[in-house]
Amino acid sequence: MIPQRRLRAAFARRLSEMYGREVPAYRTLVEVSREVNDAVLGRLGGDAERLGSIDRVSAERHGAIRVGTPAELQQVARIFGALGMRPVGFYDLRDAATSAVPVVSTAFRPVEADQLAFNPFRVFTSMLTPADRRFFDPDLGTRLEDFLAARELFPPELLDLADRAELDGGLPEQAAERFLDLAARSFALSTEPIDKSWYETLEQVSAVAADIGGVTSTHINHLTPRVLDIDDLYRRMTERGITMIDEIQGPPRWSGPDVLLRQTSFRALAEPRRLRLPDGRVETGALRVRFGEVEARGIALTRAGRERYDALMARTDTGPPATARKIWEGDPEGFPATERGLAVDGLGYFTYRPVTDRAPDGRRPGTDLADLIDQGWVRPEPIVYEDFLPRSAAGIFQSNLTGEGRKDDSRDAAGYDAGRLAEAMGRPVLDPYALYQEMQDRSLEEVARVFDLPAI
Ligand code: OOG
Ligand code: NI
Repeated sequence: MIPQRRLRAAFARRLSEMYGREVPAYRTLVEVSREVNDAVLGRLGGDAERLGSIDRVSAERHGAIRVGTPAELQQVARIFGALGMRPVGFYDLRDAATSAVPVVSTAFRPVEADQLAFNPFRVFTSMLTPADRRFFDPDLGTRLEDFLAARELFPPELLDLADRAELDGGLPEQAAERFLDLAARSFALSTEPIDKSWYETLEQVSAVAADIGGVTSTHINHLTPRVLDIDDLYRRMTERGITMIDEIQGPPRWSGPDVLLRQTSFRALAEPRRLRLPDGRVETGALRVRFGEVEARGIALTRAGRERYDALMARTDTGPPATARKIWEGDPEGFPATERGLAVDGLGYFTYRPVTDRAPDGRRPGTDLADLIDQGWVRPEPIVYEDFLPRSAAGIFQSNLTGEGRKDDSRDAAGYDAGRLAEAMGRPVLDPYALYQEMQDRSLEEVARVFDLPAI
């Protein structure tokens, strides 16, 4: 029996091999990421692993896929369910300030600490919103829905195997092989001819709408490795002649702890695609829909931490990156420059480990968190941010768009919300804050138990 966690790791590896064949620049990115991580490990030694073991980080990837309908999303949820990945978080990119795209999204990922440590593979998954009248008029919306209803993204055999794996917690070796093969193939770029005029009709609304609803299959849009020093990676990629987007999205580089997520990307080359013309002839065209992305992950922030982050980012929006850094360094409304500060101010999430071999000094531990840390009773270990940032996601979609698109804000938005996604999938959309909080709470309960304390 191959357990879910091994299916997940194997699936991430297969996608990586496939994407590397499809998008050669991805291979360069993975190679440079490895160089960067080796360099950081050499420089910092064990400290480099503060936010995850080097084995975890080297294998770590996130993918992005896009589907068209609630029914397709439900199928995706079953496939990822087989891999021990659950929908976490809700992202509405239709109103994003930097780019409005007609999708709502969630991210499938493992949620338990040991599962994340084994392999944290996550997939940002977006669903098209054809009923949103700001993007699609009733006629186009209906044509789009009809087109989507007629296609099949995932073969029934794959879905059966997925259900079996989820129910049994894994699959026997042969079935696992078949499942992985069918699953990876479902996310390969199809060679089926694309109806050119239909694709272009949707492209006028949004390149993302065309990428999703203009074709009869889905594909992995990007696969993102994790690096320990994204500034170094940016430099090395630029030195290799690969043009990166203008900036690294997310918090600036600063002297305090890494928080949340920093990402950057480059546009992949246009890929040859077969296009069917109105007269039935098929020509080879080129579409530029995929690209490369890389990320560095930091400490997960509490709601209070996130509010502070959003407020800081709003202030840094107006200035160049140097200003952002200055605002982050030593501003009274900014972040404390130490992990301890993040912990005692309740801004970041940590797993607190009881220190049982602390040298005796006649004292007894109390329930004050700062005292427990300062007197060496507990050792805080940062909890890594496992999710995404809507602003960066909007930026990623944006770097993918060929045209401006079309959106009429005077028309009605459709109510696609987290509840509707959950209903479509028949599974709850989990709240990321609740997941981090639970990890932290559980560790504090253990501290209290070990030291025989009331609740901390
Ligand atoms: C997903 C964009 C979001 C990220 O890293 O924020 C994303 C997409 O382009 O489909 O992957
Ligand atoms: Ni991404």
